[in-house]
Amino acid sequence: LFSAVQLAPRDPILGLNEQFAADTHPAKANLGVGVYFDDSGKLPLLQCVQAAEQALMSKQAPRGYLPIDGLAAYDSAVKALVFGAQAPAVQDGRVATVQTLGGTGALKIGADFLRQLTPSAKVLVSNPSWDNHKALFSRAGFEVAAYRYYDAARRGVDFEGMLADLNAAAAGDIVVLHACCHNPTGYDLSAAQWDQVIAAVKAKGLTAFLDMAYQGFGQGLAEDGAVIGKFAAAGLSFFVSTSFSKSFSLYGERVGALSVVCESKDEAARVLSQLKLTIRTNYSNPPTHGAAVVSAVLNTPEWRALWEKELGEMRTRIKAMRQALADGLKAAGVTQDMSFIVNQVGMFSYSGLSKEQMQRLRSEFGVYGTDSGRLCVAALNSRNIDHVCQAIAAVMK
Ligand code: PLP
Ligand code: TYF
Repeated sequence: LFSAVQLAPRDPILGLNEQFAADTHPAKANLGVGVYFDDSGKLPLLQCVQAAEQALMSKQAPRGYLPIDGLAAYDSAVKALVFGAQAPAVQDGRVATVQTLGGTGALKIGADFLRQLTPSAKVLVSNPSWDNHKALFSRAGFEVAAYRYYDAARRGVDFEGMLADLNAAAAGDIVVLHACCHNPTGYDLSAAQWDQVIAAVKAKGLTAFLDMAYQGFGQGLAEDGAVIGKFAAAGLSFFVSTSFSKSFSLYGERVGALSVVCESKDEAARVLSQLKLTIRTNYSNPPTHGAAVVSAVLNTPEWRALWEKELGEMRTRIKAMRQALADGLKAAGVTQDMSFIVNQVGMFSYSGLSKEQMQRLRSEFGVYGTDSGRLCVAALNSRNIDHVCQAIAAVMK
């Protein structure tokens, strides 16, 4: 049966973790995978999460099945966070939201639903993008192509190219957009550029799928979420995937959500029924714990305030590490202008280093980033920053 089965390639990012674990370099630093570590190099367990978990434990809640679309209090809290509780689409009951297995689960449920709905549509992802975007939509049965995004020479977004590619797309094509903190480049669109993207999506009749995996890591919760409000205000029907993996440091609990903005309440009810069918035939219903924690935090003013404070601290620390990296590289003798590191947003920096330089960083210095030159600045800290700067300076000589 399995004699012809081929060995699938490793995930290029998660595969680095295994290599890092086996590395014996005394000053090794894992800047590969997109995970936030605190200044002591540890994965944080947020205080707001601890508070909610303690309260949940003291209640000793039984673990029945959740509804197929998840915890109702969670879904409504997600709607309020992503769109604003007072947003017309939410008030009118035009948003269908389901709890999913992380942001990846949201993308997959959305992809499976879209594949039933518009099987011949093409899916466009940014070049470059999170590798799983292409893989996931391909596995769902779609043809996946790219729209221009990163301009290496300009160290920024090739916006003219992006817009031209969107304008060349066919009606009904699906365009996957990073709502904020673009992975892997760290370059986001300006508000004015988003307006132009929205106009193109509208004029061409494209279906936007906004992937929001880092809300709160860019400029702030509301600031990062503003783009969603723009799409809603334009009167578009669109998809939003939400992940709380990073913003709650709950990676392994798999907490996410898919929201679909529809034209009417009746349409949203029908869409919701299809999302539930997709979920039912995949894993029946989602797990309880992570959503119970996130829902408790979002719905309890005291814990919500604590979360916003802790999220703000993560965001601020990442920004400080960007500055420390730019300054440290200069101090280590790098003469090229590295100020772009400070201007990028989110967890990542596209460093511009070549595959060969990234491989040298790994083999000679135990500093792990992806072959594409992406470094996770959220994994830098006051203890590893000097070694990382010395290492990068050495391979840049
Ligand atoms: N989308 C993007 C752009 C990501 O970087 C990630 C990272 O993990 C995800 C989605 C998936 O999120 P999750 O880990 O919640 O599945
Ligand atoms: O880009 C990253 O590093 C994160 C984590 O298959 C990740 O988004 C990486 C690869 C993957 C799943 C999550």
